[in-house]
Amino acid sequence: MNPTITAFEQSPDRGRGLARDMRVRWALEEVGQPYEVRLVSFDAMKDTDHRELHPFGQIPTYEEGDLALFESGAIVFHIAEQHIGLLPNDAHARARAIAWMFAALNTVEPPIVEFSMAWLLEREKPWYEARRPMLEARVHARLSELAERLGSADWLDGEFSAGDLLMVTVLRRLGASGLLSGYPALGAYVARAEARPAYQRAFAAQLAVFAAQSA
Ligand code: GTB
Repeated sequence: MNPTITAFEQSPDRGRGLARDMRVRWALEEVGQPYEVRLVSFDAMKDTDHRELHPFGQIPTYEEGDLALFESGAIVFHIAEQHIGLLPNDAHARARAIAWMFAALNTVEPPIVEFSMAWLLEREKPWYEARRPMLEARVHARLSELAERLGSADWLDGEFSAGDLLMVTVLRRLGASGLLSGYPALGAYVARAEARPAYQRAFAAQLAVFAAQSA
């Protein structure tokens, strides 16, 4: 039986693939695992039934037989462990790819989320302009360090891995901010990932949901 994931019934990203179901869809596409999607409204996310799956009342979730998972990183890790293609076989290379998964979610994503949430929720507030340089500086620090490490390589550590998949979904959140534009190597890295057929299929699938809901 195919796994079932949850996604926004009406994503606030308007089909830009920025919600966290995108990384799960992409991982499933990379390994060739077909999947079902259950769309949930903001209200339904807070229902007891959904909270059985996700204690924080969010998407994405993942159900496969009697396994239910939440947290996009844990879901991508599970998919990567169950299939060939997202984690190297060599034990050390595999451990390093997992380190990049954690780095994406624990080190790079937090300042990016803080920056984008401030723009989303506080940009009309009197303190926003004073706070913005500090938020931007924290993002720039991570971007320059990441660009330095990536250098001229295609991927963070050898072959494309779940570490790259998560890192790219994190960097994509900067989209309209222009903050990535000072880092051509990171821009090219994101574009390289977005050109992958599995990414394209995942993106098209989530966009189709948005298009159908807005029709
Ligand atoms: N740490 C969890 C994970 O990685 O799975 C975080 C899950 C999470 O934040 N889920 C969000 C959610 O369900 C959707 S992805 N929010 C509803 C709620 O909390 O009530 C976050 C997101 C939302 C919108 C955009 N956007 O519009 O661009 C981008 C990302």
